Amino acid sequence: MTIKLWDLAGAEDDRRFSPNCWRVKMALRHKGLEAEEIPWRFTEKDAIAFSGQKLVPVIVDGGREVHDSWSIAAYLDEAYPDRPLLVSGDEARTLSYFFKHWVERSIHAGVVKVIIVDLFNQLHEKDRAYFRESREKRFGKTLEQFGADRNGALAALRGALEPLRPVLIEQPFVAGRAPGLADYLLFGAFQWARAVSPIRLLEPDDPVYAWRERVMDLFGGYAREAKGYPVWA
Ligand SMILES: N[C@@H](CCC(=O)N[C@@H](CS)C(=O)NCC(=O)O)C(=O)O
Repeated sequence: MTIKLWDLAGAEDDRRFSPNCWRVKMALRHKGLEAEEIPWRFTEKDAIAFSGQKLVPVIVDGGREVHDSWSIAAYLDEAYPDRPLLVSGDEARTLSYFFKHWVERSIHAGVVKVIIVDLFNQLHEKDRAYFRESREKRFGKTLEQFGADRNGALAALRGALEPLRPVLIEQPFVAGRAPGLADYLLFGAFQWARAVSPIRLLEPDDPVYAWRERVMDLFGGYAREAKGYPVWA
């Protein structure tokens, strides 16, 4: 039976911008699993109430519900151990867990500062008031104030990526010679930005840019074909 995934969308059904949902969509393809990606908006809490919480990604696989991108990835390896593993071994799992937190704290936190106003403009009408209110409360300032120093935020983001560069010069993927969960954990951040903002996050001579190209080419160019802005804009 096809897995169902509730996937955050903007004003248009096919503008899918959640970094955490992108992690799951890439993980599903890595496992070679079919999924129905159901467009979902921030204010459609009722649609995922069965999961007992208010955030996506949420999947349903047969009778089983799983939410949270990390938990979903772990579930997929557990439920489908004969398909390509996302993470193999305890050491890789622990390091991937560290990497996930680094991505969220250092990279997501940087990306959101760069794209916040563009992101707001791509939201569905019905989500705008909720998003503004919840994020302004979280940031302690208006969206426009939070995103005011875009150039400074972009420079900080590029600096935060520095530990990845020596790794991606030595090997094609964060996970090694072949892509794995660590790649998808990070890649979600770039699809998030590309889905909503024309800003050029990376310069073409950056090893991270070349890595992103490789990940966009995976699974027949699945991520590249998704609605978004060209990365060289
Ligand atoms: N730790 C969770 C985070 C999930 C999360 O923050 N999801 C966002 C979309 S990327 C969401 O559903 N937000 C709804 C809201 O803010 O109301 C994961 O990795 O899946």
